[in-house]
Amino acid sequence: MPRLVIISNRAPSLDGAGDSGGLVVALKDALKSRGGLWIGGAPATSENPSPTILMHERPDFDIGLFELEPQLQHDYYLGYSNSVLWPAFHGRLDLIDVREHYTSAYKEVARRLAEMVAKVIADDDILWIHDYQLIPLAFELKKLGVSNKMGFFLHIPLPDLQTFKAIPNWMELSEWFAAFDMVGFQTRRDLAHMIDIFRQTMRGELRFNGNIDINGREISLGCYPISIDVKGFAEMAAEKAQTVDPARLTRLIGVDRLDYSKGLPQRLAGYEQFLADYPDYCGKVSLLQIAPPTRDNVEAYQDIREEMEATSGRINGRFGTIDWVPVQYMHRALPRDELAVLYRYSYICLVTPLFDGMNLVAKEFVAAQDPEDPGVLLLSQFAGAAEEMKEAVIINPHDPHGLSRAIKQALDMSLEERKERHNALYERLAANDVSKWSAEFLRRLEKPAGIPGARHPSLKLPDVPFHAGQ
Ligand code: ADQ
Repeated sequence: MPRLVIISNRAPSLDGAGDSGGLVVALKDALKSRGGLWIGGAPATSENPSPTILMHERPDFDIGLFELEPQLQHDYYLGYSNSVLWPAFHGRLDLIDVREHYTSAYKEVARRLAEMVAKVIADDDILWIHDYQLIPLAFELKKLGVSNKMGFFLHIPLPDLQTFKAIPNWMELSEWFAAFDMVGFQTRRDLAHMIDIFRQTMRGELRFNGNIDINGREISLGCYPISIDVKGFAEMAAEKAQTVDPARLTRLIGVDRLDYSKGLPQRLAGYEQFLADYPDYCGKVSLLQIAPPTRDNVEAYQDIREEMEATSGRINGRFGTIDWVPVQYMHRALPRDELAVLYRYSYICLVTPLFDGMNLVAKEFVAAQDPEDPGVLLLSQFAGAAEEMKEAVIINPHDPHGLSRAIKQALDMSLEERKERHNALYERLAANDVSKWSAEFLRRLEKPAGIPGARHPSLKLPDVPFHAGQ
């Protein structure tokens, strides 16, 4: 079996600390079972970065770190990746900050990384590249003559063609995507957008096997909804719950990185509307919002932080009493077992993004529940997770009145209905956990055939005119 090489913006920690969440868990099994290397950015920048990948051999899988100088790291990561691609891919064109040196830095990092990667891989290694920070990597590797099989997974949404074309170098972006052998998405929505983009910008032709043909080269596309270690998370929540006094207020919980895509002001607006609509609940419910900071140096993130502090203060001023605080707001990260038990002891989880690739918080909340007395998930129709988690109470985050009614509906929900919804959600999650996600992606990468999740009607697009260059 060929070796697996994962490449992402950040590598896991060398000592394994903090590896309990997200991608590391997802990919550890795959890396261990076939022998693997994970290449990612070093935790710190360096004024004199090493020209080669710094290799660290470890018992489970090896880690290779690449270094960048601070200015380049800033322009590539906070600049093009998080001030152009992140807002544009989340439909926030009002927040994009286009600067030519950001674009050059993004390309320079891909070019340099390609040179370093080419030196450490073997001919038959399979490369799995992750996320929007590294879209040009296959293109750059191919320029160097590297012919290994290369797959890409986009963790965030891919916007529709019109939004995509607002990014000044959209044609280059299309070409970069097209350099992979396989591209995977979270949802059928994103997959349909990719097909439309390839058809309209590169004359892509959809094949019967679901692959897309661009200039005689077939690229396989698929939909692979990411998940969590469902059983592990459920066990952790149940175990930790033994040691904690629930102190049971009728609690609502929100857990998100502090990001404008997560619909946090909309969530507070819906909760405020609920307190105004149903004053009997004042003093009986409270919202615990946990939102650790990220990308603090980007202006849009400073703005959202100020807005959240001001809005939660206003709600507390308007409704709070001497012995009741309506919104508890924590601006920091928590250990995963503490998070798990907070989910378990909450009656409602509010997941309200305006646009989200998947949203793992929704899955963690379901996994953490006590099946005999489960809480209710309120889930935005715009989260990728809403494609599979139909038994959640699906909400529109832009509608505070609808959100207020949904909170009331969840608080009034009978135990029987809560159990029914939870059971259906849990069973589906348990059957599609994160190991299955990585196994299916890799199976397809090694043997492209068919198109998972391709029942979406937008795949049957009519012929479209060629718009490249317009
Ligand atoms: P994120 O935008 O980071 O991920 P999400 O999928 O919700 O969003 O994952 C957040 C993770 O951070 C969860 O595991 C959550 O538990 C953790 N977290 C959040 N707040 C925390 C806190 N205060 N303390 C500790 N942990 C906290 C991107 C995409 C998503 C996609 C994922 C995975 O934006 O759409 O689901 O990648 O592909």
